Amino acid sequence: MAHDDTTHGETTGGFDKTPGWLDWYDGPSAPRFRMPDGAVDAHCHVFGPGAEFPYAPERKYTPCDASADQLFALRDRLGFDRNVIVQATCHGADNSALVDALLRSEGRARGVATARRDVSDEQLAELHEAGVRGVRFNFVKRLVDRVPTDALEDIVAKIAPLGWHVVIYFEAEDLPELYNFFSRIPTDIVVDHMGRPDVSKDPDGPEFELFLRFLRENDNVWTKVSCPERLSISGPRALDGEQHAYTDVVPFARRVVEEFPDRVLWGTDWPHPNLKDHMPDDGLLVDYIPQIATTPELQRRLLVDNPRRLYWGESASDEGA
Ligand code: 0GY
Repeated sequence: MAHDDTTHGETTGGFDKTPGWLDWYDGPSAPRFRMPDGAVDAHCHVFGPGAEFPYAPERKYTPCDASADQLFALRDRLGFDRNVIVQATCHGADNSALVDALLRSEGRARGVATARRDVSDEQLAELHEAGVRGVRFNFVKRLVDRVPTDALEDIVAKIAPLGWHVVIYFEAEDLPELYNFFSRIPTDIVVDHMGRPDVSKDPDGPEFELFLRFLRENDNVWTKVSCPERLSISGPRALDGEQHAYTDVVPFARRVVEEFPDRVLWGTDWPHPNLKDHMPDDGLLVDYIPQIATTPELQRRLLVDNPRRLYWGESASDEGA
């Protein structure tokens, strides 16, 4: 991979990485899976570089830098055409690094920002111009302090007229408490990483069934079937490139892809914040896709049609889509 404005593994700007931080893997293998033309990596981040885009004072972790140029090099290496870049919590509600990456993508990236309750219409218009199409509400306690739901409802009222959607990140055990609030959100909703199921439990059991019910009852809800490396207990046993990594996550993701083929997205989650166990080879992560989207038709919807409809407003029949 090319090194542009940062050195891999470094955190610039006088920040110290969180102890034990795992750096993203520099040198991913070329995927064996043949990506359909026009595919979108619909969940990834940029971190800093800290010297240019300082990390937020309220952050819960300090990562190594992961620049836009490094992300775009990975995009090309893996065979993706476009990215959806999600504001990471280490940047709080300062979306400068995200906006910079969007502007430098030349239309090949869209963004999901973090907004505070007092965000102005002018600020939202600027974000829209840069390519932002959604805001993220994070309910994962180790990542953020909880924001009251009335503040979130105010933000939704401001972004809805722009045609934006809300990305929500929560853990499965918190869905019962949040279910009614989520069901009241009027815009499209994208749930990160299938609502983080506990994959040691039964994919046909009550916990995952509640998540499936949430999608069945609300046809404005989409989900990313991403992050097997974060959810897996069995781990990445694909050392020879065979398609058998993260097998314990497969029944969960496959069920969602097959029941909701028009409301699923997939992303690498590069540069993989807060992993404790291993850092995935993103090439092997791509090779996981055909385990969960088992036909070319399902793969095309997951990787091309769905993200381009949601983030670029393209329909599958659009010329050049
Ligand atoms: C992810 C997951 C995580 C972190 C963030 O914004 C973030 O800091 O999203 C996590 O630690 O689980 O989707 O990137």
